[in-house]
Formats: sequence, structure tokens, C-alpha cells
Amino acid sequence: MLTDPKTRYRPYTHASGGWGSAKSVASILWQEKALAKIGAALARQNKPKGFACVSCAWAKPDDAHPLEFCENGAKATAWELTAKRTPPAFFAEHSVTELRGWSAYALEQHGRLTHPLRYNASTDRYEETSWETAYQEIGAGLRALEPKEVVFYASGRASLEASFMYQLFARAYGSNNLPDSSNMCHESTSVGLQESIGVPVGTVTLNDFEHTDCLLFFGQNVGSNSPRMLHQLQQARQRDVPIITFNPLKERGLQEFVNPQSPTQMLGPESTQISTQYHQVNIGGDTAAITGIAKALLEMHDSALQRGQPGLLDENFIATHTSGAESFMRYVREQSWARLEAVTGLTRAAMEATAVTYAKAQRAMIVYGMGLTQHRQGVQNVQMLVNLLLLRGNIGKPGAGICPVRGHSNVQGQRTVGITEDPAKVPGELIEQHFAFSVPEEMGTSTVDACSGMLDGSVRGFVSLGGNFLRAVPDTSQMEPAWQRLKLNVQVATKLNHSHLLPGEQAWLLPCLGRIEIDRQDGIEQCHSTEDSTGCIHGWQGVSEPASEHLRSEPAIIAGLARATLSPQVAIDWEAWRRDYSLIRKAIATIYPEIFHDFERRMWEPGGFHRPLGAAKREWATESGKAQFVTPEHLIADDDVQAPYARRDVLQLMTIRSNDQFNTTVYGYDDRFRGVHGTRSVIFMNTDDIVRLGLAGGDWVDVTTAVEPEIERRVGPLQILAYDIPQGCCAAYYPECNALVPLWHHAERSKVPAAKSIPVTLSLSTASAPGDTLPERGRVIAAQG
Ligand SMILES: Nc1nc2c(c(=O)[nH]1)N[C@H]1C(S)=C(S)[C@@H](COP(=O)(O)OP(=O)(O)OC[C@H]3O[C@@H](n4cnc5c(=O)[nH]c(N)nc54)[C@H](O)[C@@H]3O)O[C@H]1N2
Ligand SMILES: Nc1nc2c(c(=O)[nH]1)N[C@H]1C(S)=C(S)[C@@H](COP(=O)(O)OP(=O)(O)OC[C@H]3O[C@@H](n4cnc5c(=O)[nH]c(N)nc54)[C@H](O)[C@@H]3O)O[C@H]1N2
Ligand SMILES: [Mo]
Repeated sequence: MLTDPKTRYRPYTHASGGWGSAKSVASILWQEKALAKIGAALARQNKPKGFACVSCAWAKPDDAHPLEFCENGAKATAWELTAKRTPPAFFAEHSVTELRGWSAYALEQHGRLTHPLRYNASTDRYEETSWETAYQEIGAGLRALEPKEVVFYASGRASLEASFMYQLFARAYGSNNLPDSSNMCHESTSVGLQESIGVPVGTVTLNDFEHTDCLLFFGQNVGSNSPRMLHQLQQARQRDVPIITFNPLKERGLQEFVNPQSPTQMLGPESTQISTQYHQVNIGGDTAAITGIAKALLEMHDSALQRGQPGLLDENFIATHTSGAESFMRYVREQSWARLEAVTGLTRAAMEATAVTYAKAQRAMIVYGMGLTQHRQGVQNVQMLVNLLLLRGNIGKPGAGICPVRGHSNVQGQRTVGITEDPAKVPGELIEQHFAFSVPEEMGTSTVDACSGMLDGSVRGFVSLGGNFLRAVPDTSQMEPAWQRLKLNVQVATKLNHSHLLPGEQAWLLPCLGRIEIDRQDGIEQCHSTEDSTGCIHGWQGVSEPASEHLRSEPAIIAGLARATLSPQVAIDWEAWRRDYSLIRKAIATIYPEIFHDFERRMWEPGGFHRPLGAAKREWATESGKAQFVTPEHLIADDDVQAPYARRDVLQLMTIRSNDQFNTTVYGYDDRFRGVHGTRSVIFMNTDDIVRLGLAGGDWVDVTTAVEPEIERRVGPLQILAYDIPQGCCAAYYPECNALVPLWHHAERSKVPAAKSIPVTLSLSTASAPGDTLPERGRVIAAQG
């Protein structure tokens, strides 16, 4: 909680990147006390024979910059290479109950875990154990449970090698319960794109950024979450390519950028303007906004034809390559401008302006993120983007296409090599043929299903390959007691987090090597691979000495668990794979030959090798054999919000990331780009809403979920910050606000929790405000311009 007298709000008027970024990196390097080591590592980040950044999944260029990293990648590196340690002696001093009261920041700042630990309920402490004892006890524990009672979660970082082993382990054990962080993230993409264009991933590569002549940007905060992409955006802007952004917030990274790695830009007065049009759409207003753009496009098309000029739709492409266009266009024409304006909060002129720019472009791309996927209609949002692209044939040609920005650095790759709850998505026959076990037929659990299973008692065991499940999922106050009822909880992790601190009957904490660390097996250095957001697969290798000699690599830990759990009939020589990862890659290539043939050589190609994507070549692996226009069923992304919407005191809350966090990892309490310093206990609000609700900027409020009142979901106190955000919308930080998201409030079909549109009400807090010393307390904080 915030007691820091340095807490303050100061609008950030500089460009993203620039000196602010350099300063922020310097301060974290200093804080982690390992300057030389981290500096040396950074020089090899995202480089051939270096390591792939542990932060985001953005693509790595083939001609890497001498310092191919960003502010947040540098922070992530420093976080992993910190000189601080959390050894067994630390746990002897602090009980688990005590540690539970620590902040996420304090836990992770304590440094890297060093030894395998087992929870002892009688002392309420984690105690050192040996690796072999841990494997044997966990193996016995898993064998004592029914396979369908156990969930195998993965957080999206582990390499292709570790991930492939992990899903085989789970399936050979008998479970398809393989959710990963993608279930809370881009699963709406995987479902939506698969149905619309026959691939579950984006179609563009870095090369397309060089050829595009229009970029539309929806619900992604590039400056904080994928800053290396700013280089591509800056280059596009230097070619005068328009960038049109739809986002309720005016994110700094989408406004201006100074490349912190360019001396001339750092010293000169020039920054690059990123967005040429910026539309502050209402939360959940994207489907309506795209409908409006499409409507304007159709109107322009019609009038061009009437004037005897060529139309603006790519009619040839639509006729040859698509299906469903008629119904979609009918829907679009039927929507009234008045309704579209009301739902989007944008003017007709704004939607028309976008259509005019879009219609001029021969090659257009759409980039998007969590602002679209984390809604009740997240899948539909994604499909609307595709609809807009299809109208002008913008898929399957250079400089055009769809670009979901994935989160975790290998989240896309984990799915590619079989981490999915859906057995239909893995080549069961090949697995059976080569490894002598059959893939279970029953559908496994998504993240949301795994949570429901914990709540109803049907899930009793949990194995976690990284991540912080308990803090990442919705409904914190329901999930915490359920988590404690688990019989068996196994966490493979690098640092301590709250998922480790509500242990059930039996719990283990298995510390692993981080990606930046040298992975030696029997004295020989191993390499790994990952797939980035653009479907490129790269090899990489750790460069730093491990944080402790007792750490094991993720493949080694999975091999140890598998040996101790599975029957010897499974024809996998886990020990051989552990000793030599090239054997794992060989097995991956055997099971997925189309993507991974000649894997060992191609992973070292500059920029990685690209997986084959039918849609990029206009081959549509969809039900109709064509790219599919999907007519929306709802104009608003959230019907839950609609029901109580009539109540004027209900606001729509989006949970967002600060510039100083990586998911549940809090690096610090500043959100520099949004001008917030020293605190995360804020709620960003529109000035008119503040006044209308009888509140004042600086007030401390409790936030309550406005649906399903039988269950009280409340977070607070948070301090009101008057901010430039559309009326009726508000924002606060994830994961602190996860307690407000009901578990059932998730996207249809993809089951991604609808973390970007939670109906909430506010009340003045009765709790004593945590920030009595705040200079701003009690006075209206000026709205950001
Ligand atoms: N430094 C850093 N990098 C990260 C992460 C991190 O936490 N820190 N996390 C990683 C992960 S796992 C992921 S998934 C990505 C997440 O990266 P993003 O996809 O950028 O996700 P968020 O930060 O949640 O922000 C989403 C953006 O959507 C906007 N938004 C919210 N609701 C709506 C809406 O209804 N419509 C529109 N148009 N916009 C909306 C918000 O204002 C915000 O700018 O980043 C990855 N990279
Ligand atoms: N309300 C709300 N909820 C959300 C979101 C939101 O926007 N709003 N975003 C969702 C999204 S997009 C995502 S991806 C999820 C994130 O969910 P997770 O991926 O589960 O969470 P992280 O915070 O990334 O996990 C951090 C932990 O991973 C461990 N770790 C770090 N590096 C390694 C490693 O190399 N190996 C291993 N084994 N462990 C490691 C550390 O112990 C660290 O504490 O949260 C989701 N939840
Ligand atoms: Mo994510």
C-alpha cells in the first residue's frame, strides 16, 4: 500500500523512449546491484548466439541493432540477473503466513530462489529438500491423484524444448489439462483468426512494416509493452505512413517517440509523432467503431460507383477469396450513425476520417492487443478487424495483414508445440506412433475451467511451469481459499510470488534457471528456441552464470518429474533428452515436420525461420475454404455492462499495466508515461464522472463490482486521478483489481477473462486512506491534456 511521501502525479509531456527511458533503465540496474553482469548480458540480448529477451514476444530483426533491447527488456534482464538471493535461510526466518502479507514487489525484489523447497505445514515454512526427493514425492503424489484432477499450467516463457516435454509429460500421465497464460490473453485471437482465416496466429512479419502504407492500431500499449516495435513504427512514420490509433487512453508511446539508442535523436530536439489520428474510443466500443469505418467505406464505395469511378472495395478479392461478405455488408449498412456514435463515443466524422485514410492505402495492417481480446466479445472484436481488412483485400500480400501483439516471449510457441487443452490440436497419431502412449480424448481445462475446478473441488493437483496463476486469474477472493484446498501444488519458478504462499496440503517450490543463464547439462552448454509474435522461430543460448549451483533447467526438472511419475512403457528417454536438447528438437521435428523440418540448422538463420502460414499466401484452411466475413452478433463488447448500464453510477473499468511492471511482477511504483509516481493505488477517471458522482479528484474510494451483488467483490481504497479518459470509463491496475472480475465474466468461446470491461460502482472509502501524507490529498488533480 502507498505510504510513500514521494507519491505524486505529474503529467508526462516528453516523448516515449528518450532520456526518461535511459534514466529508468539506469535506476533499475543500480537497484539490482549487478551492473557489470547485466550490462554484459544486455549486449547479447536478441542477438545471434545471445539470448532472446525474457520480456515481450515482439519479433527480433535479422540485422540486430548493437543494443537490441528496450527499457522494459532491460528491466526484465536486470530482474532476472539480480545479485539478490532468497535462500533456505530466508525461509527459516520468515513463515509463509508472514510472507503472505508482503507486497508482490517486496517478494520479488528479494531476489532469486536458490534451492528446491518443500512446504512443512507443522512449521509453516518452506524447507530445503533435495531434487531427487522432490521428484519422488511429487511423482508419488501425482500417481495418487486421478489425471483429470491435475492441471498443468504454463506461463508462456518456457522454451519450445521445455514446453514440448511438458505437454508430453501431462498427456502421458493422462491429462489434457494444459492451459497457459494465453487463455487469459490472446486466446480470443487463436479462436477468432482460426475461424476467419484458418490460422491461429498473425500473418505479418517485420518485413511487412517496411512495405505497408497504413497502420491501424487497436488496444495495445506499445510504449510500455512492446517498445521495440516503436522502431518499426518510427521507420514507417519516416516514410509518411499514417498510423491511426483507437484507444480510450492517450498512451504516450502511441503519441511520440525518441529512439533512446540513437545519439542524434537523443541530443536533438526532434521526436517522431507516432499516431497521425488518435481516437479515444469508449471501452468496448471497437466493434462499433469498425462497423462505422466499414459503413463509411461502403458509402464512399457506393458514391464512387455512382460517379462512374472505380469502387473502394477489392471486389475481385472478395469474390474469389471470401465468403459471408453480403451478410456482413448488410449488417453494416443497417447500423445507424447515431447508435454507432453513442456506443463508440466517437463522432461520425472520426470514423469517416479513418475510412478515408484506410481507403487510400494499397497495403494496410492492423495491430492490436489486450484492449480487444479481454472482453466478453473479444473473439468478435478480433474477427471485426479481419472483416475490415478483407474489404480491401488486405490479407495475403506484402505490407498488409493482421498483427496480434503477443505477450509472453514464447506464448505463441507453447501452443505450437502442444501446450493446449484441446487434444484435437495435437497430432495424436504421430505421438502414439513415436512415444507409445495415446493422447487422452477428453477435452482439458482452460484457465477459467481450471479455476472452476478448484472452486468445485474437481481439481486437486496443480503443476505450474512458471507464472503466478493465483494473481493472474480473476476473482482473487474466491480463488484464494480454493487454491489452499489443493492437495498437491508444484511451482517451478525463478522468484517468490503469492501463488507460492497459500500452499495446500503438499507444496513444492522448484527453482529453475532463467533464460539468460548458461544451461549446462553434464558440462555441455545447451541452447533453446522460441517463437515470436510474427511466427519466426529463433535459437538462443544463455550468457550468464546461474544464480545458484542448485538450480535446474526447466527441461531437466520436467525430465525428473516425468521419470518419477510415468510408467516405463512410455517410450521417451527423458534422461537422454535432459542431457542433449538437440534430441528434443529432433522429436519436435518428428511430430511437427511441416513447421520444424531441419530445425537444428534453421533456428540459427538471421531473424529466425518463419512457420508456414496458409493465410499469408491466401490459402484458407477454414470451414468454407475461404476467408470468412463474420457478421457481429453484438455491437457492444460487453453485455454484462449493458444490463446495469441504465444505472448512471455504473462505470466500466479496464485493468491495465503500468510502465513499471511485467504482468504480476511489479518493478516499481512509477507509471512514468501516465504521470503517476510512487503509487499503484489509483483509479483514472473522467472529470465529468467525478463531478457527477459527487466525488473529487484525490478522494479515496472503494470500487465494487456492479453485477452479481450476492457476492461482494471490492477493492480499495484507490485514489481518484482526474484523467483524459472517455466518460463512463475508468482504469486501474492489474493484478490489484483482479478481485473485481467475476470468473464467469469472460469472453464467449475463447474464455479469456473480460479484464478490460468490468462494471463497477464507487463509494467514498471508510478505510483510513493509505496516503495521508500525499501532497495531493483532498485537492482536485488537474486533468491531463
Ligand atoms: N513491460 C511490459 N511488457 C509486457 C507486459 C507487461 O506487463 N509489462 N506484459 C506482456 C503480456 S503477457 C502481454 S499480453 C502484453 C500486453 O500488452 P497490451 O496488449 O498493450 O495490454 P495492456 O497493457 O493490458 O493494455 C491494453 C491497452 O488497451 C487499451 N484498452 C483497454 N480497453 C480497450 C478497449 O475496449 N478498446 C481499445 N481500443 N483499447 C482498449 C488500454 O488503454 C491499453 O492501452 O504485453 C507484454 N509485454
Ligand atoms: N485483470 C487482469 N488480469 C490479467 C491480465 C490483465 O490485463 N488484467 N492479463 C492477463 C495476461 S495477458 C497474462 S499473460 C497473465 C499472466 O500470468 P502469468 O504468466 O501466470 O504471470 P507472470 O506475472 O508473468 O508470472 C511471473 C512469475 O513467473 C516466474 N518466472 C519468471 N521467469 C521465469 C522462468 O524463466 N521460468 C519459470 N519457471 N518461472 C519464471 C516468477 O516466479 C514470477 O513470479 O495475466 C492475465 N491476467
Ligand atoms: Mo499476456
